Amino acid sequence: MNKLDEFLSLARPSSVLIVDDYLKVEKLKERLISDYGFLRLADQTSIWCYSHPQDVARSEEATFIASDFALGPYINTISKFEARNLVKELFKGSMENKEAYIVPYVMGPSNSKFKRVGITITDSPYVVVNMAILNKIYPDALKNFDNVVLGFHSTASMDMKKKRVIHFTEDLEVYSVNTNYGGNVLTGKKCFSLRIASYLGKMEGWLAEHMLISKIINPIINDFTFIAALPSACGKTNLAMLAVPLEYADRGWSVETVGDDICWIFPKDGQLRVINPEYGFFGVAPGTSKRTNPHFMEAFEAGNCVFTNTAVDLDKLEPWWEGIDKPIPRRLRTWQNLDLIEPNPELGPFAHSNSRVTVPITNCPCLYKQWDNPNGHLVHAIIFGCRRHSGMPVVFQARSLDEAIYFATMLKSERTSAQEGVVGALRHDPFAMRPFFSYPIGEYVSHWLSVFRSLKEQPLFFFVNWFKKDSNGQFVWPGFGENIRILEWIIKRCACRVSARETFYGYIPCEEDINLPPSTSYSQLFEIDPEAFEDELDENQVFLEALGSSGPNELLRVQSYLKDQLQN
Ligand code: SAT
Ligand code: MN
Repeated sequence: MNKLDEFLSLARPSSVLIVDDYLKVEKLKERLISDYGFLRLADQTSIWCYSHPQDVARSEEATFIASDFALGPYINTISKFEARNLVKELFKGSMENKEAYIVPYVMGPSNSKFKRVGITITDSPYVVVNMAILNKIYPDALKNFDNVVLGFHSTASMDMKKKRVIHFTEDLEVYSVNTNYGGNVLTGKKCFSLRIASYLGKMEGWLAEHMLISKIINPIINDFTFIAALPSACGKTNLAMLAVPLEYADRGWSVETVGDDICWIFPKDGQLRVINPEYGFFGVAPGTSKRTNPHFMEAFEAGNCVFTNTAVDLDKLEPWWEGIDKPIPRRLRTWQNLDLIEPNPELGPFAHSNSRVTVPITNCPCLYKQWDNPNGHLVHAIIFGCRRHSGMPVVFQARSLDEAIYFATMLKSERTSAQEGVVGALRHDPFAMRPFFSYPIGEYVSHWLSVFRSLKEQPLFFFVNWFKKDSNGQFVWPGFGENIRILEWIIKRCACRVSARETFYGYIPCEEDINLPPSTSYSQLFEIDPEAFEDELDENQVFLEALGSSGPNELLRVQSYLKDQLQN
C-alpha cells in the first residue's frame, strides 16, 4: 500500500476526488458558496470566505518538527514515535462522511530543473481553491512518489486545542489538522516551500528562504535583481510591487515583481540563481490601498482572488478593510459574518488584522515578463528588513559576508498579527525565518556561509528598517513608493558609483549620495544610540550562547569585533 492509500484508510473519507484540472477547482468554488455560506463577489470570479474566529493566523505553538534530536531555539520538536502516534490519533476517521481531494502540484517553473513536486490530500475545498492559485496543478506528480512532498490535511473537528502542524522532514511529509488557516494548511506555502525545502537545501547545497524577489528597471545596472527577507506582515508584498514616485518613473525607474514571499536560492557556476516556487500571492489585506500598494489593488481587480476574513460591502459586493481608503460601507458584513447597517466605526475593526487575499501571480500588473525563467535570476543584492521603532537605521550595508550573516542571524522585529500572540513585542527573528526553521539555527548559519563562500561573484548585503520612529513616536521615513530612494542608493553601491560612511555597525550613505525626501532628516534616519547598541550586543551574546555548539565561530568573532569598534 502506498502512503496515500495508507492515509485514506486511516482518515476514511466517503469519496475521493483527484483534482487534476482547473474545471474541478471551479466546481469546488461553487461548493464553497453553496455549502459554506461564502460569497461570490461582484467581479463573478473572486470569492469571499471567513474562518473559525480562532483560526486566523499561523500557529507557531502548534507547529512541530518530528525529530529524535533536540533542534534548539525556535523549533518545537516531537519524537518521531510520538508524532506518528499523534497523527494516527488525530486523523483516525477524521474525513468520515466527507469527500477527500487529492491535489498534485508543482513548485517552481514546471520546465525548470529547480522545480519540486507535491501532492496534498485534504477534506477542505477552501484549501484546494487556494492551492490552485498559489501552486500549479501538475498531474505528473501522481506518476511516481519518489521525492514528492506529501501534505495531509483535515479540518477534523476544528477543536483548537488539537490544532497541529507536524513535519517529517526526512520523509517529506506534512500533517495539518484542526485548522484551515493558510500558513498552517496550504502545504506549498510555508510547510513545503520553507520547512521541508530548507531541509532539502541543506542536504543538496541550496537555500529556501522567506524572501521576495524583484527586478529594478533603472538607468544604472541592467537587469538588477534583489531578494529581501522580512518577517511576515512587514511589507514584503509592498516592496515586491513597489510603485515608484513620478520623479523616478520619469527617469526610467520601475520595479517588476518575480515573487513576494518565498525564494529558492541555487549556487550555480559560482553565481547565485533564484526562483520563486509559487504561482500566486497570499498577502495581508488591511492597510492595502491605491496609495500604499496600487499594484496589489490592481491585481485584485483582475479577479480570480480569494478574500479571507476581510469585510464585505454588501451593496457593491466588494471586499473592504481598514486602510483601504474607502468609506465604511453602508451595509457591511464583518469578517465574522455579521451583517451591519451603517455600522458605528467604534465597533471595528471590521476586517481581521491578518485577513488575506490569495491572488494569481499573473494578475500582477508589474510582473516581470520572464518571472518564471526556468534558469532563475542572477542576484545583485540581498536585503534583510525588520520592523523596529528604534535600534536600527533606515538602511545600512554590511562590511563583509561574516558581518552580513551576523546581522541576519541577530535580526529582531516587532511582532505582528501574522502570528498568534501579543503584537508589538520585539523578538529575535533570525533571517526572518524564526517560524520556519526545521533544523538547528547554528547549522543553518553554517550552511549559508558555505553556500556564499563557494561563489565567485558575491552579492552585497543591506539591512533596512522602514519603521524607525522619533521621540514623539512618529515614523521618520515615509515608506511605500519612497523606498525606491533607498534602493537607488543600494544600486549605486552595487555599481561602485558612490562611497559610504563607515559607522560602528556598517556603511551608511554619505548625505550627498542619497536622494532623501524633503520631509526627512538625515541624522534621524541614521543615528543609532551607541549605548543601546552595546546593550544589544550583550543580549546577542546570550542568544549566541543559546545556539550552543552548532553556532559557528564566525559569529562570535564578529560579535567581539563590533564590541571593539564601539569602544574605539
Ligand atoms: O500566514 S502565512 O504563513 O500564510 C503568510 C505569512 O505569514 O508570511
Ligand atoms: Mn511570508
